[in-house]
Amino acid sequence: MDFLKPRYTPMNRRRRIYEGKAKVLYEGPEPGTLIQHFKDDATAFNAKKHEVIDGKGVLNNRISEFVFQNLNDIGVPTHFIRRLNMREQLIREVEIIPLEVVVRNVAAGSLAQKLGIEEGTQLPRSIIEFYYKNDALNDPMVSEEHVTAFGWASPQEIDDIMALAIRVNDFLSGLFLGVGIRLVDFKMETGRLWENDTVRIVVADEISPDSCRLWDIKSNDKLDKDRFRRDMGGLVEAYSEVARRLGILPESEVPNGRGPVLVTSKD
Ligand code: AIR
Ligand code: ASP
Repeated sequence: MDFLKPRYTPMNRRRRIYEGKAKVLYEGPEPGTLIQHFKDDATAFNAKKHEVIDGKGVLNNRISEFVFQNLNDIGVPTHFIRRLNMREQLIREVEIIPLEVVVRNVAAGSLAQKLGIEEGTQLPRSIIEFYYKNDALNDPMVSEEHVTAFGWASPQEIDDIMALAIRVNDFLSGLFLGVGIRLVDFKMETGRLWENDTVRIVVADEISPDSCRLWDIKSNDKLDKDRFRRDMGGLVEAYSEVARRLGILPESEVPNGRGPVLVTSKD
């Protein structure tokens, strides 16, 4: 009765490895792989604010796929292998370094607040910050001293992480500038990937409008999760706009887009 057996493991029987606020990780089809599933949940302020926003997971899966595939293509190592379906991607299993690496080009969010700098002020140069990934402690900002003293990463690994962060920032800034979007800041995560006897640091997690601040160059409209954090509404429309500009979503799929256009022959 082999023909009755499913050729894949149905989702409810796959082993769940980890559930986060916006994603779930399942065991992958081969050793060393995982499946990263994007949920529609949006949280902010350490999950004190929570909502389910239909369509967010699908958009983040596509946008993050696009970014990670491009990073792989230009030689920036990531955990990404390929997208599997609307909500899932196949990734390499890595040991996540418990740091949120934030790169800022323009003052906004917690930096603007903490240092009393007006949001939108161009920073003298890009700034990299580390936050210790720990919900119970509210992800406190930490220095390189803390990172090495507590053994979260070695000095060499910090150098590698900073080099990756700069390359990702350069790539993303250019990518978004090309479609009329200013990359204000973003958060990335990294992990250790073992290959035979060697270990290297790769970009992990996701890069999407959930983890970046993206402002329209002309209007300064926010096209990112601040729409949710600040109760502005229109989150799915904003993420769709990002996807459309990157060429991921065809024009016809844009909500509130133009109606059908009459095609007339030129000759
Ligand atoms: N970020 C930080 N923790 C979770 C996320 N998504 C991202 C924000 C913003 C950047 O890191 O989305 O793009 C800086 O956030 P903040 O709040 O420190 O200004
Ligand atoms: N997603 C995180 C939280 O739930 C942080 C954020 O993006 O604001 O707190």
